[in-house]
Amino acid sequence: MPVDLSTTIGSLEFPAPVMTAAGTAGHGAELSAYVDLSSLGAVVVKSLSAEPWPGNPAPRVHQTPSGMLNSVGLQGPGVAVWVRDELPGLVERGARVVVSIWGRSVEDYAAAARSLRAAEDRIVAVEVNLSCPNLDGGAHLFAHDPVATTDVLRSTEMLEVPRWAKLSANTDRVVEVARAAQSAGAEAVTLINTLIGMIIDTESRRPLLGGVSGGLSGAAIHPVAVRTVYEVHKAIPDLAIVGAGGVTDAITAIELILAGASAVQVGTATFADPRAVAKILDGLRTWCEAHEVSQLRDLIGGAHQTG
Ligand code: RRO
Repeated sequence: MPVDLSTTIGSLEFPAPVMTAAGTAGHGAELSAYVDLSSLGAVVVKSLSAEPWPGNPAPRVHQTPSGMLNSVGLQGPGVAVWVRDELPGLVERGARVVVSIWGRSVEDYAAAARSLRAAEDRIVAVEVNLSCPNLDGGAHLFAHDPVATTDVLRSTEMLEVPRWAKLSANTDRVVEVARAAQSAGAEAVTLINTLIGMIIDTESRRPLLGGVSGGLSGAAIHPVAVRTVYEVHKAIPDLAIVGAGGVTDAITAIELILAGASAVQVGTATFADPRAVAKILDGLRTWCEAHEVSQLRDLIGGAHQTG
């Protein structure tokens, strides 16, 4: 019997539990040269705002021990141009498309959500990014506050597709914020975004990244992701979680699933190997076969079982 890798996230069924992470697979079908996009659970598109946005000054990325630091600063073409130029290529390749949206204000999120309504027949969900560390030095980290999280999610209520909330582990209030997101209509939370970090160029004696600080991702943050998913699942077991943070192989994916994630996203690993997301999906199948797991969903939250 083939392993059943399907999973459920809120009201949606996905044939596979592995997705791209927002910001790591571009805005369109770039990865299709390496990966059959229709085989993935979903392709999560880099965060879009209603209007085009140029992003932060260079340099924007830097490798760190076991990870990387980015200060991209939300560069994007805006929702309307994306719907016209990028969405068709994704749909053509059979991708289930999840769109990440961002804003500087509650009204900005509402504007992005309104613009997306024209594409709701071609997307499966919207990931509301409340946790970008790279905008005005982290001044718009809505996910550090349950009231701001509630206000942003309420402003996107006109969307008919399910909404997920992408949250931050840069706060000790993540459980409280996840509860607020759920009460404000999020069907799932994506845990975690990058951790705020910084690197100083010792020759120039100045911050290295154009945006000064940046978001740390990759293997270095995996234990933080596991801990955060575990804590939120323990406190709110009926809230679906999409796990992200240092997923580099089947084992790191299984860890997040055992902690309570119903699916995982692969991000930084894609920069090292554009086929990583497909390899991790294959690796999950092999792991389940080797461990006589016939349905991957039986593993979700397994680390919480006692006895
Ligand atoms: O674009 C970025 O700089 C960025 C975003 Br939107 C995000 O959510 N997380 C991140 O590390 N970088």
